[in-house]
Amino acid sequence: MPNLQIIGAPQSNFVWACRIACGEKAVPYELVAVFPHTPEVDAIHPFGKIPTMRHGDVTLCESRAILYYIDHAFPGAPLAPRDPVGGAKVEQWISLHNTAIDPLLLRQYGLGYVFPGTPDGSPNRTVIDAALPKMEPHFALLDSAVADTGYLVGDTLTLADINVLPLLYYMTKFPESGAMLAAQPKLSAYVDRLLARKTIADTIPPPMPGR
Ligand SMILES: N[C@@H](CCC(=O)N[C@@H](CS)C(=O)NCC(=O)O)C(=O)O
Repeated sequence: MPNLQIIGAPQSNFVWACRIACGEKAVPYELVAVFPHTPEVDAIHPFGKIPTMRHGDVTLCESRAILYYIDHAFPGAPLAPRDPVGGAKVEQWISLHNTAIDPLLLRQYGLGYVFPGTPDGSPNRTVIDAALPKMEPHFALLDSAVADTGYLVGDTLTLADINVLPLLYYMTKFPESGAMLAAQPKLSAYVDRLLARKTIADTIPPPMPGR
């Protein structure tokens, strides 16, 4: 079968997670670095979001589905436990991240800096300040989750960690989230340790064009 394509800009946290999963499974892939709502993406994702994936006749959208495919279609150590409880715990963290943590910390707060939509391009304080009072519990939750083993599920890297690490990397880049993260010692150590892992260090995204 031809090489797998991960389609989407490398700055996307969801694209990055798929690339880390490929690295962990030693799956060769081609990164097709395109933005959302471009023809390559619209051909696969009904709402034009990245990442999408192409592997021969197989096309997929939604990072969660792509992560599942990468983990199950290729040999190598599993990236999620295959027992029902362990597998469900990984799913639980992916869902918490995708439905609650990412919408607040990245879609609202982070994009208030990156895509502020203000006339002069300055940070959108209205959006950012509305997010701030709700953010600390998310960092505390993750800190306590990694406190015992240094991983979200079990004592090895899983898709739960792979899914959340890109977001946490971006949280180190903004002032208020950087301070909230630094105040959580277990979570800070977790982020530092994972960022040094080869599959992650090798795929740290470039800055957004023009920034
Ligand atoms: N649920 C999707 C979310 C993907 C997503 O929101 N991607 C962003 C880039 S990080 C995007 O395509 N944004 C454009 C848009 O929402 O129209 C997934 O997990 O793949």
